[in-house]
Amino acid sequence: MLKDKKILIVGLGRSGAAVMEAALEMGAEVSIQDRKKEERMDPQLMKTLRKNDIRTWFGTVPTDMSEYDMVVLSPGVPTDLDFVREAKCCGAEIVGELELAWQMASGHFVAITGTNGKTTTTTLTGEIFRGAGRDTQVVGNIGVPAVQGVRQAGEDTWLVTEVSSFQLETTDYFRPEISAILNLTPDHLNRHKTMENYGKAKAKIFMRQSSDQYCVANWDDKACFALTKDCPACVVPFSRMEELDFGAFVREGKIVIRDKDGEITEICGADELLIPGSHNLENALAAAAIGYFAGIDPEVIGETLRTFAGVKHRIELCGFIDGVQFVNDSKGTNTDAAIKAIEAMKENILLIAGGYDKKADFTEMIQTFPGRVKKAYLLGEVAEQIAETARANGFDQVEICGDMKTCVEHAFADAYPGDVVLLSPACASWDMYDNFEQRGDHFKQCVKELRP
Ligand code: UMA
Repeated sequence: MLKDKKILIVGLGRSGAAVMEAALEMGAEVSIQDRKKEERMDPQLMKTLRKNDIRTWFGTVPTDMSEYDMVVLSPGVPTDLDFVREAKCCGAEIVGELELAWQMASGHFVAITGTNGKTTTTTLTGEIFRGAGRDTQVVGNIGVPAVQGVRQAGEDTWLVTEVSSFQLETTDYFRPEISAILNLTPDHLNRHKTMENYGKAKAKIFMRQSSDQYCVANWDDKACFALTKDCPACVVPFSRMEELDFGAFVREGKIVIRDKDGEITEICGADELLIPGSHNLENALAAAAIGYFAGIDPEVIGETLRTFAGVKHRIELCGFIDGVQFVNDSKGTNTDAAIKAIEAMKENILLIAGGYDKKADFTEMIQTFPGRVKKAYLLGEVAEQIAETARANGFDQVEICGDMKTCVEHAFADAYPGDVVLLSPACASWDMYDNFEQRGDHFKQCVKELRP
């Protein structure tokens, strides 16, 4: 499908590199643009570029946009860049990496989005599919580009895909067999500008589905469920608060699913889940509904839910020192995720927060502090903003530490046995780290260095 096409890939990160490999394999003529200068690019990738004689624009933009048939945008690249607009005016097809993966794929897509819980729910869903013996690949925003996954997928492969609003924004025909929207709270507003645009991007997950396909959606999150008003697929609600006529919910302490005929199937006890917090119960309900409507044996779903221990960097328990527990929630990249992590802890919390400025408002997060957070240790671009918001809300136990090592050391020095030191930044990591994984690993390294 890409043979002999002239393609410009914008952004040479994980997605861009995967698209480049796929496009070269399919016989396309590939060019690359990245805002970074050449000296900041990965040397290994640079070797591939030279070997394949690829034209590059590093730290600059192409001079003539009329020569491209297709422009492939990496997820982190905004759609309103001048040279991308120009390519569109010249007739080039503008696609995102997820859309390209969909066009290349021969397997079945399950796609999971939402402001929070995507990674946990996608991982758990992947485990359910694997447990059922299905050929499964877990891909997407979780870290493995979807394009990379589809290249290894056959007709029977299930591509369980975490999808972000960035990835959905640049889709046109993407049509998963089962979609899921877990929740909707403000995030990425520096890119989408308004909640309406953000919701519209999320709703693209089901826009192309048909009535014999399923869209699993959170009944308890009204803004999220309202998105499915014009959903062409069969909407499967899930709720941790109400019993439903149809969908997944909790009844007498058990996760159950009620089908269209009103028949109830028990999956497992809500208290049997190993992953903590009410948000994780929601993630489990969504994964159970996805598995059930994909035709997976409820016993397999139940067994997976009972044994699933969670995901790295998402409320990851990192051990104890002198009775103080350390928890890495580096994937808590917005205020809603941080609130969920704070609410999931039973102990007194010494919170490490702050990072890249996404123009978020921290008021709601700070309002969860009384009775839970003893003190906040702040770092990154928004440290001062969080401190000011905290003081304005009557919480003055804040300290601007500047870097992770100081945050960890000061939090530990102030902690008593039985307390928890929680990294849940409420911000992306991009001001100080390449990604949240690197930030979480640094936190764990700083904790390790505390040990005598
Ligand atoms: N770049 C430009 N111009 C821009 C922006 C970026 O040239 O305007 C370049 C950067 O210099 C860099 C490259 O693009 O060289 C990075 O591309 P990218 O930001 O799209 O990142 P990738 O490495 O391709 O990773 C992407 C996702 N990143 C983002 O959406 C920001 C990863 O999600 C995903 O795991 C990966 O594809 C594989 O699918 C990460 C993420 O932070 C986890 N996602 C956001 C989130 O979860 O909140 C949405």
